[in-house]
Amino acid sequence: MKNILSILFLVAVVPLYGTDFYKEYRAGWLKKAEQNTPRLIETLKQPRRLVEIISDKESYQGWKVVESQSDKKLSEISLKQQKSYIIDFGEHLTGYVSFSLKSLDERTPDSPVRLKFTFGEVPSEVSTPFDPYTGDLCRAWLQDETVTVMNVSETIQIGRRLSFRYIKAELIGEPHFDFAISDITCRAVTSVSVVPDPLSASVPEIITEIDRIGLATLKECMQTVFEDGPKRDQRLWIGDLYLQSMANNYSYRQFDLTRRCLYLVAGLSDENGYLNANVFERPEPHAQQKQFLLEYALLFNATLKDYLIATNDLQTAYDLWPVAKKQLEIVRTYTQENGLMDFERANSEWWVFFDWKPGLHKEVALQGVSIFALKETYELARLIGKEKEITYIPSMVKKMSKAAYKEYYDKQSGLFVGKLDNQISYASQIWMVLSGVPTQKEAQRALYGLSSSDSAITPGTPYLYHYYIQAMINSGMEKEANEALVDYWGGMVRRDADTFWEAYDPNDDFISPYKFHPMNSYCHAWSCTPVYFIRKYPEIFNPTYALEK
Ligand code: RAM
Repeated sequence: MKNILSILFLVAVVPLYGTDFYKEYRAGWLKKAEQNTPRLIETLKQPRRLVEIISDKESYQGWKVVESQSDKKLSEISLKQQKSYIIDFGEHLTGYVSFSLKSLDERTPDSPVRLKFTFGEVPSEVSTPFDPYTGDLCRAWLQDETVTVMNVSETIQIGRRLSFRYIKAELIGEPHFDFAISDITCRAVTSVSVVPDPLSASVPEIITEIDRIGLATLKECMQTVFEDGPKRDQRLWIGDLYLQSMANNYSYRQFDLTRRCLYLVAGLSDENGYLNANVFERPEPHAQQKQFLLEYALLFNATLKDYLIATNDLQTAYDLWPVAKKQLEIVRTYTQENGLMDFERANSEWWVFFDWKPGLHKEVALQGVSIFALKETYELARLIGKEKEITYIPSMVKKMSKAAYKEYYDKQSGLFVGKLDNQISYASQIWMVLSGVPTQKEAQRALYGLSSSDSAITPGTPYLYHYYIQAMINSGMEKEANEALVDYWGGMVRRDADTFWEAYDPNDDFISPYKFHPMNSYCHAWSCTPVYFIRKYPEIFNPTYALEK
């Protein structure tokens, strides 16, 4: 009787609690994440100049920055006379802003002062009215702050960390006495503590410029995790981490940060063993619960593999191998008898992303990234002597590749198209090429085919564009890869980017995944990867590389 009761108890109670797939490891991983937290380096930055931002059709998003007419110093400008002005710090900064006020007349300050500050990474953010708000992400991300100063003499620090180049200051509660803003300062923060090697002087100017802006983008995103964007979302996303860690491997080489991020993501995975797509650090490290983004979970494995190759840190790879192995089950769960991923089922149970492009059909790309992840994980296993634990992979790769070729490749057009929708997209061709399904000749034909198709769905973000460049490089299209990089990221340079953006479409300056372009992040992790390409493939991006060798 006692036995029956205890069995009943187990059946009734245990499932309620569930089991944690990584129970014995989790605490240790989080501890290692904590031990690898980098120190933030602080630098005090002062404004460079006062500017005016004027409406101009030819400029990016319709706003042009011009030098202010006024030759006064900031601390001499009466806010009673000029109720609003724009300060330019001359570069993109991430940090904490403080300021003081200075009385400009004889009268004793006899009331508080109320000011509004608006911070912008790009000119449109300080020029476009935020309200009535039409975006679909929380309005509070937008960086406008109203500050009431009770005592004119005190130094005020704005509480939240900000990300900006421009600050618009406006007087909104007018006192009787006259005053000016003085000592506006930014305590800029980043965990980057080294300067990477300069590129050779023979590298074309535009490529050097793209590399410089890419490095600035990466530096600003390198805080105590690799953030996706220092303005928004200020957190660690696996897909962004993959690209940032690649760029870091070829530039700053600050591997403690990558190590921290890998352990953090692992330590904050779901109890079912799958990774959550993003994690927050504060107030305590925690994940965005049940945020399952399919290809990001798989890309963790590729990140770990690349990290191992860059560092030879076998310990981390051994520690986190159980996580990589577990993510493979995602692919196993959805692969059907015929070797194709069950797109509809996967898409209903996970967030399948690939790009912020409305209407993108993701069936083929899903097959591609799945094969890619199997291969990357097998390589990781080989490097740490664990391939015996996943002996099924090589035949699975073969079967899935064969199925993809048979079902998705249209020999007539030379393009890959889905079975559920015959849309032609960059995403489909890119991920098929990266998975190694087509031969090199077929890959080239598919990629060329894209540029000659009017209806192909183009990338909406540098995230997908990164994979486009990689696909061309893998297919031996070096010249085209160079041209595409210069064209796309050079397009942002021509539009005066200080750091590279979250969303960029050369044909649409107002593209926004959030229905409001000032909500976009204009210093975004996944946009920094020219640094990786330029530095990893000097033979492609430096025409005189062979001569210099
Ligand atoms: C955006 C984030 C991040 C990305 C996700 C999918 O909201 O900024 O960069 O990884 O989307």
